[in-house]
Amino acid sequence: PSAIYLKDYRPPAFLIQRTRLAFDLYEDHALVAATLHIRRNPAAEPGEALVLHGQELELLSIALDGRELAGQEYSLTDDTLQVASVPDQFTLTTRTRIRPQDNTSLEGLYKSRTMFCTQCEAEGFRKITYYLDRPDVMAEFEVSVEADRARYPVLLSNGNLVGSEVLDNGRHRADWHDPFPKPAYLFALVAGDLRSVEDSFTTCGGREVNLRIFVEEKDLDKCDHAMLSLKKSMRWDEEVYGREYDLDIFNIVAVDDFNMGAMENKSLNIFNSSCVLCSPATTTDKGFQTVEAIVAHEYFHNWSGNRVTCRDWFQLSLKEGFTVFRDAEFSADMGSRTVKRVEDATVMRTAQFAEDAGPMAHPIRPDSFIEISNFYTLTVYEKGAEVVRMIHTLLAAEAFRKGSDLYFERHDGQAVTCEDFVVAMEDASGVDLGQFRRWYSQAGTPVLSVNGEYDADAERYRLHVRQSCPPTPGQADKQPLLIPLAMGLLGDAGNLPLQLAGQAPDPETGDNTHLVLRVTEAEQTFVFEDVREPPVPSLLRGFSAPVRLEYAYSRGELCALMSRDDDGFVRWDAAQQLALSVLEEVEGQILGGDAPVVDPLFLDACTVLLEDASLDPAMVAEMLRLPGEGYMAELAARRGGARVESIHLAREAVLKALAEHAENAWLDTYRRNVVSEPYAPEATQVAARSLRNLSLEYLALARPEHIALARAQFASAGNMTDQLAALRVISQRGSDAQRDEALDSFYRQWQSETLVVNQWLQVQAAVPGEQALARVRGLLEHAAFDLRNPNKVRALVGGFANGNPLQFHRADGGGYGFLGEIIEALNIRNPQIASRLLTPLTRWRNYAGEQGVKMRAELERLAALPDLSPDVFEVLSKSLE
Ligand code: B3K
Ligand code: ZN
Repeated sequence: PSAIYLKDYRPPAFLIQRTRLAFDLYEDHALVAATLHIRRNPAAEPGEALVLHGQELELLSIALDGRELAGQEYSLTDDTLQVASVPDQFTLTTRTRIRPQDNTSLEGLYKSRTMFCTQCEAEGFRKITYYLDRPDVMAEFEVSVEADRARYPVLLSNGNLVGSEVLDNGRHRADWHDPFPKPAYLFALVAGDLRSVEDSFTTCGGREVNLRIFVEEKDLDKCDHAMLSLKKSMRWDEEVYGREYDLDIFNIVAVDDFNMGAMENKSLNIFNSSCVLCSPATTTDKGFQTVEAIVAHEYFHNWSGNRVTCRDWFQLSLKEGFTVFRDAEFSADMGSRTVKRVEDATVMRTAQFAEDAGPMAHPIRPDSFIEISNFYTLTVYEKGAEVVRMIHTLLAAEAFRKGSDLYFERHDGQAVTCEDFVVAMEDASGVDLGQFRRWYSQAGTPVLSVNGEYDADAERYRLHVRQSCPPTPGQADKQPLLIPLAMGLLGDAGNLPLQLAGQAPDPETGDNTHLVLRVTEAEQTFVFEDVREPPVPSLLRGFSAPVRLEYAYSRGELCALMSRDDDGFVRWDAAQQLALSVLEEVEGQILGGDAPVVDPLFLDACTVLLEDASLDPAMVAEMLRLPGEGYMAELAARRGGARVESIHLAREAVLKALAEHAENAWLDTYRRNVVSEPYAPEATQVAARSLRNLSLEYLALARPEHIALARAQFASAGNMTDQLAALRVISQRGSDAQRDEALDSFYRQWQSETLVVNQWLQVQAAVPGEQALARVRGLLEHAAFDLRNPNKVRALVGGFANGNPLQFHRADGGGYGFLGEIIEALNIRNPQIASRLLTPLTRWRNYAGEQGVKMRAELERLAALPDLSPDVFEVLSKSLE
């Protein structure tokens, strides 16, 4: 496999105006008849041959303007169909045979349990028929689907239903027409025995939209939350972005076998059932929030992705970064803005920064790739969203909205680039984003090293800011970026007024204690006048840029920020920094052979938080949740190499110290935060459950007797949030007998609920102790596991590799070998999932000593296998470079 480059982009030689597809679905194959109305692209170089994409297709016939082509008039390779001589405008008709039943890659047309469904993004359509499978080729689609009427009563595709017919051989047909020209990646088809929940939405322009969620009959009771989320999203997009829905139908279908979360196919969104089905009994609060966010995300794509799409896959962040930013703002508006920001910052710092520091690092607009499926990454999505957020910060809300209006108006119906987005933002606002563009082309996480200098006599405070960015593969030298640094200065009695030398206070905010500094140079000093006392700088408020902040705060300063700053994010971050500094200190003690001593300053500060009933319980929970072992390992790697064992021991020691120190406060918090109203996934209840269940975790550590609380909660819980939290505590902290009993009873209770059983698999994957690997291997044989189902693989195998660090990194290398075996088994069967599973091993350079060596050895073993899929090949070769 070889790389393709953004710099090699050429407009398509041909365009397709109309695409007519006729599907005939059978039990062991499907027939696809395609009629394509093609013309030469006037914008391309003349005289090129017609080369269509196609993979794993059996070509039955091909005709040009009605004339059957002879064998020598076209040629086939594994990935293409070439017709040498074609006129400037013509109709191409092909008939192909495909085998959806044997399609285990879950890309193209495949079967999930009893239904047919599709996943075409990015390049799956070429497994359905010969086509110009690239996003800058947009056509109007007419689709007819024919299948057995008893097995597949529901036949769906994009757009409007324009006809249907019952045929006399037990079969039936439905005809669909999508009036909006679209790239092939947005095509969808579903055929199955499905039931639906129905509702309607009236748009701001008075259009009555029929909304339907299609599921298997057993899941009909789990659609309400997704439907409500859909209607909220439709309203929000009208109110916040002025975007109205554009068809009379919007359908969602839930499928069990799906490689990612969901797909925004025009008017026919297809969802992983785990991202759409919800009920209080089977779904956690987190699950409810995920469903709301993903329903919104896919809906928002109707404008940011479908009406305006990407020119090529290097521009993926154009639609994904923008849409993630949109869904994050939606979630912030629906729930707690600060908690949402903290959650997103956590994902960035724990997982995206790791990606940016690893062998697969790439800019949000990559300039090359081997397999595009490998670039649906945290960098393209989450960092991409942070880049859009920075534009929002730099322009402020009103100008940003003008920019987005201009972008949609100017490019409606087009396939465009990230550059087009930035230009629209500049044109609408007058803000120069010249230097800012480097965020699109430069990979790696910038570091801001800040220090402050107070001159009491002059009442002046200087903030020295240095920015740098470590080299990433293929990018040795980095240029300075434009970084919005939101900040304030904390004094003894609260935030101080800010007077930047030579500048008026920020008129935008009407608040003189908050500023967004524009950092543009490698080194820069900001001078504040009239500062009456030595301040503690409050930096990177709201996580205003996706950077690592370095400032040598004392623990006392962190306590001050944590308890008194105006900004919720900074308060949380100060708590994290304080915890990290304590964790590192304790790890040092452990490595030095000393008994761990946890700084009482930290323990007291945490106890004060816990005892302050005026605070938002959700924030208290976030602040008292210690940084994870994975994040600690990433940070340790930057200081020379992570030691999994001492990290684990240090974290356990600090958790235990905090549990014991504040035992009464934890108990009190546990008792105080009972929710007595009927379950609802709304902010107040979610916050109470979150802090209460965190208390349960600490209590179980403080004293083994408190496991009784978890067992009582497990037995009496009326919702999955509380039941699963209790199960986790018992399985992590209880005795072997207590754990086995709870796990068995949970399985008996929920064995008919696939999504709950997946949670059960994941809980077991994280059970500590020597037996973990054997337990996980045993579960591979359990009736509840199926290697063909990505959700189950993620729960059990991903759950082990990412959720059980001590056992995954076992000294004998057994954890790596296990993961390698699964990757090997999936390499050809489902390359996308196989490639994703590699991620933990790609971090081998982070681990000191034998562990790193053994991780690398497993990668080398895999790299030597014959027949690597391009997906797996790309990650392996980049990781071993
Ligand atoms: N656009 C899809 C992702 C497709 C992934 C293809 N490998 C879901 C989303 O981001 O909304
Ligand atoms: Zn998306």
